[in-house]
Amino acid sequence: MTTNTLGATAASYLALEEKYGAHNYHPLPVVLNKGEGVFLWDVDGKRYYDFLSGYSAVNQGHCHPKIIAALVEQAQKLTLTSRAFHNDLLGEYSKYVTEYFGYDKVLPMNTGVEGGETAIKLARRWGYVNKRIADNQAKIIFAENNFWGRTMAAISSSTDPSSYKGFGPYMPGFSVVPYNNLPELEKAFQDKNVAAFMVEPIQGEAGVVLPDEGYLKGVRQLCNEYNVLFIADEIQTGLCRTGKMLACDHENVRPNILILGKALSGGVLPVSAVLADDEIMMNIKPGEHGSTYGGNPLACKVAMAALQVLKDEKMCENAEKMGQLLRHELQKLQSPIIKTVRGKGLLNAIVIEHENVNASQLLCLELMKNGLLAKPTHGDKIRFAPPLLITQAQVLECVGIIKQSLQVLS
Ligand code: IF1
Repeated sequence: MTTNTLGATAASYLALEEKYGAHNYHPLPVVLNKGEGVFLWDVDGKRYYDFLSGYSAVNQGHCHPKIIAALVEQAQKLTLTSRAFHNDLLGEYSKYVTEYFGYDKVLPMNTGVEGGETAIKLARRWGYVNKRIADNQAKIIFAENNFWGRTMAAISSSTDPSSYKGFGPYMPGFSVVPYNNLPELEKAFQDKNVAAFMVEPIQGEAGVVLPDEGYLKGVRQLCNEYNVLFIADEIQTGLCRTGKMLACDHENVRPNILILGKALSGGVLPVSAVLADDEIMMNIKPGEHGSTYGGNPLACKVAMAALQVLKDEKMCENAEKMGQLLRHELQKLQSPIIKTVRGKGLLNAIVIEHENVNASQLLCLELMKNGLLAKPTHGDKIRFAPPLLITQAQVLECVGIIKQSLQVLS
């Protein structure tokens, strides 16, 4: 199915995007105009299961009534003061979110990548002030196949040419080590100028790559031993997505700097947060970092509602149970096309094995035809990450859709 089989209405929307929008994406040929819970609807009224969840920004489900209510209520009162003045929600939110995750302080930003940039600035500053690294010599280590956004710093740490090629020169002081490899990490930590190691507890964009059991504990121990900050990028893995509040919780490790985003607002507006204790956070003085919208009252109100919903509706527990069911049912299909089923909680992916190089795209188009939206990541993997309130019956229905759609490749 390609765009020329779209209805005239949908095709007219695509024509506008084509003519007036940058061509920096290649979306599936579907035009959506309504979302509710696990469902999306297109402009022709067709309903789909959302198996991408806005890349884990919609963990709570589309347009969650309690999050929307918070948005609407606050939007009619006060949306933005800038940080030039105080507002009546930033303090309340800061207390709420730091107690929620157990850190001294929060630095509120907007997008996930701004959270990553903030974490790196905090780590470099800590390196100079606390670890006494010589000026401008601080090093940050990343894992190969990382993804934390599209800014110059983010692509400077990338090992994916489609992220960094043609955008140089790159940020200095960054280097990469293989993911899930403690000996290589320890080797990198021999450099006394290393201030931090920034890593995703599960690599999302790389295709839902899980490290070995014990890897995160090993990272924690090596960071303690070599006086290096452990920065956990939980922008995609956090907030119940993997069956725990944080993916780090599966190994009971506590990062020095925690980065959250995406579902921190339940997919309603960009909200990110960097959490750390005073020894790290208090190194940034007034006027040395921030953003126009960071900590705006609308974001504070929405984020508190989004976080409360996760707990009130036991979304971690449901993600754990439904994830196990989904992986079990997919494995039961014993499809020769599905080489691997992997994931944690409701962050899952299948690896496709087929002679057609476009197999995963073809399968996603067939899934779309059959009422389920998913997207390939890095060629042969398809992420299956529905909103965390999906029910057992809905999981089983979706497995039926996947089973039916696999026929297109047989
Ligand atoms: C796109 C990918 C996912 C992230 C992690 C930081 C960020 C992201 C672990 C930055 C953002 C988004 C970006 C979005 C698609 C999506 C994505 F495919 F690009 F790689 F999820 F895997 N850390 N991921 O996953 O957060 O600044 O975007 O708020 O660029 O198309 P952001």
